[in-house]
Amino acid sequence: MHFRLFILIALLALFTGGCGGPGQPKFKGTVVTTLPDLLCRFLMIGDVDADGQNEMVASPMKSGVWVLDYDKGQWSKKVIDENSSGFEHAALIADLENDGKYEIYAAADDQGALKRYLWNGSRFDIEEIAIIEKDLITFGVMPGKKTPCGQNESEMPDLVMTQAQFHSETNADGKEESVPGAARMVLLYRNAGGWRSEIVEDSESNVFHKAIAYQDAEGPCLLTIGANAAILKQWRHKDGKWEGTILYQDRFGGSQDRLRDFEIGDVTGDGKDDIVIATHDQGVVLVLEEKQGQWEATEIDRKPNTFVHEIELGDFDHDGKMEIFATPSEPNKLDGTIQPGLIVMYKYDGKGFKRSVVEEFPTRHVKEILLGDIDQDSQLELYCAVEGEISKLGSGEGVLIKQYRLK
Ligand SMILES: [Ca+2]
Ligand SMILES: [Ca+2]
Ligand SMILES: [Ca+2]
Ligand SMILES: [Ca+2]
Repeated sequence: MHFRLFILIALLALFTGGCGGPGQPKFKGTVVTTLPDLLCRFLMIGDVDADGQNEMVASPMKSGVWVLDYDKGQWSKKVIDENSSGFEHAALIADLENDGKYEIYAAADDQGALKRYLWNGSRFDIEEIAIIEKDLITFGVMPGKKTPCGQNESEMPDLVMTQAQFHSETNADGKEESVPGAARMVLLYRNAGGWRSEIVEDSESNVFHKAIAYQDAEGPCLLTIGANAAILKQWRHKDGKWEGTILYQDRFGGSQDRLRDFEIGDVTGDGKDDIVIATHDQGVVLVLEEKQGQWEATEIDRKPNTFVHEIELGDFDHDGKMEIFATPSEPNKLDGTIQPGLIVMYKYDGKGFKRSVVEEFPTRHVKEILLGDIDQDSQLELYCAVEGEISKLGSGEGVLIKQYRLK
């Protein structure tokens, strides 16, 4: 009996040891700083003050735009614009002029403006470059060209804001309620006088969660993901207008069919780009591979009643191949109460994707993850924003910014 118990314990130790068994990667997580906020959907890394060293930029929900400085192992933080906020507070670091200097862009939905932050040598100059009208949620700010000043990309926008729009309707009980309209994106073009904007709407879904500038054999295009319905579309500029075609559409069997985040990269190691997608609400993570001009989907994960918030791709373990990171959690709660979640990694072994857990959070969760190289040693670190709990905000504990490395 005791011997059997010993064997059982030995087997359990073998298969659950550390982060889940023999050969499994082990991750070491460290809290590098905190933010006095409940949510943070955007972390970015880049040299935004042109001194040759990378900073992290964070745009949490309410507390402004932050620069998190890293210098010889020490982190410090400062808010560069307190008066910038939004439910998503989408932001971007990009060098749109291709002059070697990086700008920060942030969609301040609450203040009704897309702002640009440009380092002037001693502080950030803030410029409002586009209006954001009321009753919009901006989910993403992305470059509209695959390469800044890219070839054959003259018809492509410089920036894209992806949005959901809402309007009031009277429901069956006679009450006013806010209902989503058509998915919306604002295409922004730099010109001599400033910025020109163009709106593209698509009634086949009720939000564009994200857009990515892409280039295929036919030329430059934008890829978008939508929700309810869950559609991946390709947009090309033809005869003066934008035309969208469906690359992939599916239903997952739950009450929501949302494509929530996507990234493009070669995760199968065959030299061809794949598209990796996070979905609500059945915990599905998808890898789309292009085969004879069609995008074929493979589900690499699924769990009922689960939202997958973000995808990150990069060579985290330095073996020359990209890994996939994702952040599943229980469905969203807007009241800040307990919503457990985890960070997972998937690694292609030539046949399929092996899943390992980076960290499990029993009482809170992560939406935003980022692979970046803040110490510029050419090795990526993984970062995340662990969301706060309302019950603990008063005690000063808000969003935790964590860094992970392999043990
Ligand atoms: Ca810097
Ligand atoms: Ca591939
Ligand atoms: Ca790798
Ligand atoms: Ca590094």
